[in-house]
Amino acid sequence: MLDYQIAAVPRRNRVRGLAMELLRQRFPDSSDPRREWLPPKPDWKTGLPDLDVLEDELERVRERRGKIVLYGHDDMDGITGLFVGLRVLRREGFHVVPILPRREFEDYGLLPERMAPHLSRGDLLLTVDYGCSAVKGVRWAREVGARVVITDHHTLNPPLPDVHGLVDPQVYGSDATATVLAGCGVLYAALCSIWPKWEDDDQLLAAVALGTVSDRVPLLGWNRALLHMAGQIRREALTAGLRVMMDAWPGDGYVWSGGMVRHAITSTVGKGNGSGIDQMLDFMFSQDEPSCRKAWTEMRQHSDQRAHVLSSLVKDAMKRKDDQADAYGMILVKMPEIPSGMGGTLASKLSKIYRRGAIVVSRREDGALVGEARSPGDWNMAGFLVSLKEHFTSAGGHVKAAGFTYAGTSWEELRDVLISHMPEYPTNPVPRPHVDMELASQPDPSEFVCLAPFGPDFPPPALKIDGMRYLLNVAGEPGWCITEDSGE
Ligand SMILES: [Mn+2]
Repeated sequence: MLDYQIAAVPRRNRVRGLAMELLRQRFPDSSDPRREWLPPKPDWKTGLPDLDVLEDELERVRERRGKIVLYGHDDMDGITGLFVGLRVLRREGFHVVPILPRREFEDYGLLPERMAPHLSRGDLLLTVDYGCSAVKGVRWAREVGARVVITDHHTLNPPLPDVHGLVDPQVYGSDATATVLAGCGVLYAALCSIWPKWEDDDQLLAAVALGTVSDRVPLLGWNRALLHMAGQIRREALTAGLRVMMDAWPGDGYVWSGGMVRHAITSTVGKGNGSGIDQMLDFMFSQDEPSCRKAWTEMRQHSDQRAHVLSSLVKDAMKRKDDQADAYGMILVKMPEIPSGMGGTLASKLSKIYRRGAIVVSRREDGALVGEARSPGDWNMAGFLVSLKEHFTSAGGHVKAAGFTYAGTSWEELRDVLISHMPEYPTNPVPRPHVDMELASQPDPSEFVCLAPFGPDFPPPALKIDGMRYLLNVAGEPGWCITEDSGE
């Protein structure tokens, strides 16, 4: 068993001097910035609504001898969430059938055609990282006679589906404590509230750490607590698949950044058709170490090829960006073809290069126009797309990452819809790269290393010295580099 409190205390006490000063700067309103930075072990049930409903529905589906149809999301967050759900619920004696959507040819949401072969009267439809806007899918499932509990962390955009339970921390408002959690973290927290013995499970913690860092959620609050717990897992207690991935986890102990982990693990797994995501669920449950190592090597080779494809896509996209959208402060690109799963990565690269919102549109195999949107925070991407939802068959996501499927077929019409609404939609100024403090000379970088890990909303320390901005780099030997990058 992990002893969170005992392990956390010495770590907190190592924070002093300039590192402590930095925490004071970043949490100016807190009487105890160290606690703000690394909170005590969360009381999961205080952050999530409808846990009593979930508990009750689980009890009732057991009594009815029905099954649980667990519907996920086909990214690392969704897959690790499926792993969490399958591991706990099967061990607790339930019959669980996972459904993994395929983004290369499917819309977002709960699709009747995917549920139909599995979902029957008396079953419980449970989701992870998914479903908070699936009005039609939920209506269909209820007509079948199933009970429905959604677990999700995405922003809620009414109309909400008519569910029995909605376990999404966003119900308590967008600033609520648990809204930092990724989808896998929400399901983990929900199931641990019901069965606290699962809280210290090494396999769950490894999976949740992978899903959380992959999903670029803030590395603050409850996520830091989770990552701290995951930092103490015993490798020998993991499945072979999880161990291969935890062995690939970069850095030393807690000294890593989200970008390093996504580079070493998330992008190795990849997204879309033919990527590692298709086999990830079996991989995470596998106890066959040699075959996992072999599969991992193949995923790595595959991801190297994808990186080459991506760099030529970026070059092409830079030439194709729409001038009119540009004038409104947004990057809009229509690409003739994008390999499956790469649209989001491309939008994210463009958003980084131009430091503004980017929407990448392409035609899916079935002819539908789909878009992926990323933003450094100046455009609320989910908000913008959802404000146009009458034009989409589906749209949703987060402020910084969202997506849609267009209801029509003409690119010219879609372009008109997007461009004509850009000038009316409120934008924030592009965030300036952060600076924590101004100093007269370079301090020893190791003074700040105790604050790692770094990632979204808790970027590496940045200092201004003689008018230059220095960012702490923890890849390899800690050092300072001159850059305008946020380091997130
Ligand atoms: Mn997610």
